[in-house]
Amino acid sequence: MQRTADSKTSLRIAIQKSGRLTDKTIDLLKGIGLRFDDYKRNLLVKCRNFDVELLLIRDDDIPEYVQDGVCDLGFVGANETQEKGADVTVLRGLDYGVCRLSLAVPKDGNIQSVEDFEGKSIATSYPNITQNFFKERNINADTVTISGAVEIAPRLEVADAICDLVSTGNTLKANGLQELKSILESETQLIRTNKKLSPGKKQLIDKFLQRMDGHQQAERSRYIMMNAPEEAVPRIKEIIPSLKSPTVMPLADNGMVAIHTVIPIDEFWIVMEKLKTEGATGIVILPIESMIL
Ligand code: PRT
Ligand code: ZN
Repeated sequence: MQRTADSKTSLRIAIQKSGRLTDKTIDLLKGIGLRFDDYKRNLLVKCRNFDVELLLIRDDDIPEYVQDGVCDLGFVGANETQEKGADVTVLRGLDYGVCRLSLAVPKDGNIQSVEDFEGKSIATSYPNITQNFFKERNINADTVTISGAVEIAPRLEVADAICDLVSTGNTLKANGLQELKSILESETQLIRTNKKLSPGKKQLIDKFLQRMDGHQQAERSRYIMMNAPEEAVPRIKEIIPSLKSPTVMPLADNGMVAIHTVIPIDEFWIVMEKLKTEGATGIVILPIESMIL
């Protein structure tokens, strides 16, 4: 086991204790090789093999904890950071917890456009973002702050409309509401405090980011191996959008070579079809653990 530094030099990272972001964030941290135990029962968990400790808290509290320097980094939805107006730096956008903050109205009601909100009331857990949206458009609309079950507010006549997070849209539908306008696109972000950090912590953040980027890049890539006629190599090189030039090795069969390279997962099927037309055979695709570019 590696020696860990004292808490003054450990990076403290805030993550959601229990909710939609928790499992994906924990998976990401494990994916970059961090090992820690019992994160479900403790609020502060020390990592066994990296100078990191995790603070497990409600997602609403993460932006301010990072802003105030209680934590150096945090994984949290852009919706929370914007609502709190937190003074932090966004280091990375991550492709989970993706949703939008949308204005929604009762179906067949009298609000059909943003302008129709004049003089109306909106139930929301995001009063700051909602108010700013209408202020910028010189529309007078009241917000009623509600912390949960916002979608029921129009039926209870607590408000005329709502502004809430939407992912599939099923909750809106189930409550007789229709989405009128998305006012914020959100995803999970890695945020960093703007408080002054020691050189040691800066180095740890760089190391952490390097691991994260390698992991993300690896998740988006696949290692590909195939056999192909040697004379097709120049054309295959053009088909494969590899990071660097592919490895080409001669095979015992005369005129045949083995080619190894990395391809972006998005281009996988297109590349595959083209390779087959060039005579590639025995194509093997493997997942990649991490990549350092
Ligand atoms: O206890 P704690 O305060 O930590 O958790 P929480 O209950 O406030 O948050 P949680 O775990 O529900 O969500 C955490 C984060 O996930 C949010 O801040 C967003 O960044 C992100 N996220 C992504 C979502 C959704 N998608 C989402 N669909 N958060 C909430 N919802 C809710 C929405 O409020 C509505 O009630 O899901 C419902 C709508 O979903 P659809 O699929 O029916 O449209
Ligand atoms: Zn919350």
